Amino acid sequence: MDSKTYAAEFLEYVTKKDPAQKVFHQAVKEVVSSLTPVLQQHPLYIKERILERIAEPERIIIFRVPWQDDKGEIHVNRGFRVQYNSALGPYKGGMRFHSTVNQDVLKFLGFEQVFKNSLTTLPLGGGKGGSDFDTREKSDSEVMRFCHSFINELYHHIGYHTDIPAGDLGCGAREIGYMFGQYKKLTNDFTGAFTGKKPNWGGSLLRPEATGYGVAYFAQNMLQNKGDSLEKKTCIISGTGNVGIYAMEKLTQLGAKVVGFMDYDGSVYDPDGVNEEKLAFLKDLVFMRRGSLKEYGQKFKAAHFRPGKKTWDIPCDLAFPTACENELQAEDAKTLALNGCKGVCEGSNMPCTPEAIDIIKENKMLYSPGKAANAGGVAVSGLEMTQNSMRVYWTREEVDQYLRRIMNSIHSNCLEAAAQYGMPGDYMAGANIFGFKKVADAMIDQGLV
Ligand code: 2IT
Repeated sequence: MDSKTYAAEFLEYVTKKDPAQKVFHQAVKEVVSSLTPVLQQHPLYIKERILERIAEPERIIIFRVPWQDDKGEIHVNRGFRVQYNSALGPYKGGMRFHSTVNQDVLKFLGFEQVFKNSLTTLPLGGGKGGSDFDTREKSDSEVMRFCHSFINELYHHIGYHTDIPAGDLGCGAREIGYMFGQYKKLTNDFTGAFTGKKPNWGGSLLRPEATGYGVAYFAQNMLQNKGDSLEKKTCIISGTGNVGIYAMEKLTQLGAKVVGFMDYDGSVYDPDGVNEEKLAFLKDLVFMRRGSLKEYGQKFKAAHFRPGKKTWDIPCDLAFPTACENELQAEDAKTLALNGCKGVCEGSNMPCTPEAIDIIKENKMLYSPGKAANAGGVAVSGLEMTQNSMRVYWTREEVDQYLRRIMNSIHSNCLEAAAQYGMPGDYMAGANIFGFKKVADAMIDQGLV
C-alpha cells in the first residue's frame, strides 16, 4: 500500500475509534502529516503497524479523587495518568490541574510528550496526567488535601523506574511537594519519583527556568542558522507562567526586546521592552502575589495595559505562544504576518491551530513546534533524575550547559531529519520525523508488547 493511502486510512481509524477526542486527533494528524516520506522509505513501519501501536496509550489510569475543602464540604474530582509509551524509558511527563482537563486533552499532551522526550535523546518514555481540579483560588491546605488524595491512588502506578510525573499548568513546586510527601509516606521510599522538586530536597537548579530558557536558545539557534541573531529583535509572548517569564528573561539577556505579554485579564504593550528591574517586578507579581498585569501598566510609565486584549496585534519580529493549546488562531497568524513577524516559536504545547500553522508557513516565517522548542523543561527533568540517581547536585552553570547542548542538538537533529526526507528547513517535519523514528525503532527492537 502506498504511504499516503495508508496515512489517510490510519487517520480515519484513529478518528472513528474515539470520535469525541478532537485535540488528540489534531496532535496525531500533525505528526502523521510529516511521516509519509518516512513510511514510503521504511515499509517495515507499516508492516509492524507502528502508527496504530504508537497512537494507543500503553495504559490509562482513571480514578476518583475525593477531598474536603476548608469548610468541610466534600468534593470529587477525576484523576488521570496516561502512560503513553515506554519504549525509550520510564513514562515521563507533567501533571495538569485545571478545570479543562479530560481524557482527550491528556491523550493529546501524552502523545506530544512521547515525541518531545524522544527529541531530547535522553532515556525517557512519554506520559501525562492530571485532574479537572483548579488550583486557582484554593487555599494551601485545600491543595494539600487534594494532592494527598490524588496520590493515595496514583502511588500504586508510578515510581522511579516506572513513571515520573512533573508539573504542568496548575501544578508547580507546591503541588509536587505535597504529592511527593504523600508518595514517600505511603511507599516509605525517598526516591526521585517526581521532578520539579524544590532544590533543597532533591530538585534540580534551573528546572523552573528550563522550559523558557530552552525556548529562547531554540529561537537563537533558528536565527543563527539563517545568519541572523536575537540582537534587538522585538518579541511578544502570551502566557506569564514559568515558561513565559523565563523565556522573557533569557530573550532579554540574549539581546532581544520583549515588548508584549499577556495574562488572563489582558495584555501589556511596553515599547521600551522589559529589563531586569521589570522582570523582578513581574516575578513578584505573578509568582508571589498571583496578581494582575494591570499593576505592571500602572507601575511602568511607558507601558500600558490593554484589558481583555491578546498580544498578537503588537508588531514584533518574533512571537512566542507560551500559554495553552490552540491559543494562536488563523486571524492571529494573519495579523502577525501583516505586521512583518519573522518567526513563531512555540513555548506551550500545540498553541497554533493547524490553520494558523498553514498561514505561518505560507508567509515564510520561521516556525518551530512546541515538541522541539519547549523540550528544555523535560530535558532538565531528565537531568534532575540523573542527579537524584547519582545523589549529587549540579550547579546552575552545569545544568545550563547541558540544557544548551540539548537544545542545540534538538535544533540540528530537526534540520537534519527534515533535509534527509526532502523537507529542508521545516522544523515541524524534522521534529516529528526524528521523534518518531527513535521510538518506532525501539518498539520494533522490543517486539510486540
Ligand atoms: O509539557 C512538558 O514538557 C512538561 N509539562 C514537563 C514535563 C516534565 O516531565 O518535566
